[in-house]
Amino acid sequence: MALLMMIYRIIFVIVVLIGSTSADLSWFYPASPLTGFVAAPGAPWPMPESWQNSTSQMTLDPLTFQFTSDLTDCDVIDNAIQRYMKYIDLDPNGVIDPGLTQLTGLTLTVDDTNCAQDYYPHQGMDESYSLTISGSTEGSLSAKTIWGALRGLETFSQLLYLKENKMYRINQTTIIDAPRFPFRGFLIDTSRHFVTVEVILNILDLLSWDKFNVLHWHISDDPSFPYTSRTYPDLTMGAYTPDHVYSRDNITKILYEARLRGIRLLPEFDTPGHSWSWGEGYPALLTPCWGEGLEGGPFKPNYPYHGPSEVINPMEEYSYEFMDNFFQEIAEDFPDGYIHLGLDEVNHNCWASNPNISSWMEDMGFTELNQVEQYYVERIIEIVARKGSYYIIWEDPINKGVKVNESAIVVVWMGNWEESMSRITSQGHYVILSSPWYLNYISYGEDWRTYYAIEPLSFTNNATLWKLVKGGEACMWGEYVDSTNIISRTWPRISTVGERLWSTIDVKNVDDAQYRLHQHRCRILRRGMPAQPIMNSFCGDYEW
Ligand code: CP6
Repeated sequence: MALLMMIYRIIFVIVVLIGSTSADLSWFYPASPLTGFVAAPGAPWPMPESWQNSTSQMTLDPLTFQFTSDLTDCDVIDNAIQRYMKYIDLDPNGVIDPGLTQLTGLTLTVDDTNCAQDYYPHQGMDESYSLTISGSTEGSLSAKTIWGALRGLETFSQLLYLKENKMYRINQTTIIDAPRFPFRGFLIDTSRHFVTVEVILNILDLLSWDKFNVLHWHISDDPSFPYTSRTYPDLTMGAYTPDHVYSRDNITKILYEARLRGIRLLPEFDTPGHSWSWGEGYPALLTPCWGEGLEGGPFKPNYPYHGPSEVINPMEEYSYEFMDNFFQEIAEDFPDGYIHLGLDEVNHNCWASNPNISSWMEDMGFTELNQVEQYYVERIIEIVARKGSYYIIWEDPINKGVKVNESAIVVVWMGNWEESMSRITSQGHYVILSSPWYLNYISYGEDWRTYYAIEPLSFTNNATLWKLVKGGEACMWGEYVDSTNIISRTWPRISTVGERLWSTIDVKNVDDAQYRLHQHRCRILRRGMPAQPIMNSFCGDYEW
């Protein structure tokens, strides 16, 4: 009997071994919830709105393959074609499969033929596209705008894979796709640590691979002010050193490269709190703190790197003139149309400690510090709105009962996010969800599953409130990250947020996601970026 069992086992092992070296590894892959087909190699991330896959395969030669576009003189498309020519070259030793029809090119058709008209990516841009690999030698990609064409090119590049002997394959496919949410962002914090321009440019590439469309640049905060202003050049005195600064050329370059990838650059200059570093060059901006006013008698900084004066002085006209000039420059230099004004975590202690603020409050008829905050918020919003800019803010003022215009977009970042989303949308405000996607929190294990499981609309059943949800953003606050680790700490954990914000609500099968996310992570490695693994695994020469 034991001998018989042994023989069965040996036969079983042989069968499995033969199976694993033969062409079809599909027994290994979990079924896709969408199509009934297995999530085979060449499955995209994030999942498209509709993906008609087929087991009919074609092959491709990356060296002779051609992207053709009906747009001439369009730098966004020309540059994208160059990037995607590189990405489809999966392996220097890749070869065509002689037994299959060769896909020789992809034709791009863009409805908005005037590329310069839609010059910068913007809120509400159309990112839809459709992609057909029908079995004929030419595939087709069509989109209303160049931004949709970019998303389609990314999807196309993900459909390619290598089979054994490094033979190129692409399955016949029809994809019709559009994002679920218009705002899909990522926050970087270059105040706690400087992040090099090179790494920021790499981050733009990585974001485009996940179809993110906003880089929320939290440029300044208490610890350092790395931004070079035209109007107030001494602000860089708040930089860690003169080398830890973004020059004017750096900023132009980052804007340009973001635009080429259909990524909006949303600058945040956080006031009136988190503004210690502004005071290095312009000390008159900050409210002097009276030592004894703070808890525990003599002045004690609240955090190790905070100076004594961390809040903009609300009672001096100088502060508002400064902000007027400063945000004039920002509105001119950042073409997005939206500016993030911060307005979070205003520390009232300093205002409370200062007798000049107290007597000013009396003059103004204010009895509470929230009224001081309300006053500052109203003035800063008025300044920015007068320039025709729209603004995005953290949720803090709303939570304190401070009123802002209805057009404000409010970013929810506090722990009880469902309560915040519900309350803030009930007040008629647009919202962006960030708190469940604070990637700066790290822990042992597969935390990507938690991020993936978040459903931004779960806070209500009221479809009117759903319409106010513009999207979400993942945040990588900078206290413990700099250029050395920001990419591997962020990717591929952030990709789960990318799929949640792009794909339809029913894309939530975690087994399917695990398979595709592993593949996606390997694709990121192949494209040269250090994304961390999601589980015990390897990235092979083929079957990524
Ligand atoms: N800096 C600023 C921060 C944070 C916020 N604003 C923050 C708060 C809590 C966590 C992470 C970051 N570091 N300016 C809140 C929006 Cl967990």
